[in-house]
Amino acid sequence: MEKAVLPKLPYAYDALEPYYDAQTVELHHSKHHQAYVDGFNKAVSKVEEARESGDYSLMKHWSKEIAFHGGGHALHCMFWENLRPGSEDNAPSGALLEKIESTFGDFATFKAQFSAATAQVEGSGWGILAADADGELRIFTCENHQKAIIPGYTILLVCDVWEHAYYLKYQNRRPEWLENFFKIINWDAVASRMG
Ligand code: MN3
Repeated sequence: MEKAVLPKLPYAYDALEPYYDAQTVELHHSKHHQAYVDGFNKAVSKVEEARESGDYSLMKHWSKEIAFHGGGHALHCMFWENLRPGSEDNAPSGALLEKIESTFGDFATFKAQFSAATAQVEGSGWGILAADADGELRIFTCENHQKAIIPGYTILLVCDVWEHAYYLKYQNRRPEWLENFFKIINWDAVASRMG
């Protein structure tokens, strides 16, 4: 079975400064994301062992581990793709901007709702912008990496609000992390997921 691997970042660890500091990006990618890759591969191999031995007594545990670490790996892959070197006036354009405006009224209202939803995630989780099967945009949140995900939605944009994602630079100031997250969103990557 092919193992999951940690993707290389499409930019240097310090490329997102000053909005996202190099130390956090390096730890987040090389330690935290790596741990989800390792956890997923371990769970997959444990399930393979169970199939071979016929001992399924720990299947509940390893199935949950696959969802947690597999979700963590997938969300972090999207998160890194969602980012680029920042600018103060960073914003979407073209068809994506028109879709945001037709759904939320204007970009500022979208940003306010996305930021509020994500700031209010209890404990560890993610803010998510997604499109349903008809292409309608929805903002929702995910607890940990796998709870409250909506089946059938195409995820366009994710924001990590686990403390490991921002605590070194922003401590308990999650809204400040969100404010600066908006300056480093790669809107071209978001638009390309819209299809
Ligand atoms: Mn993370």
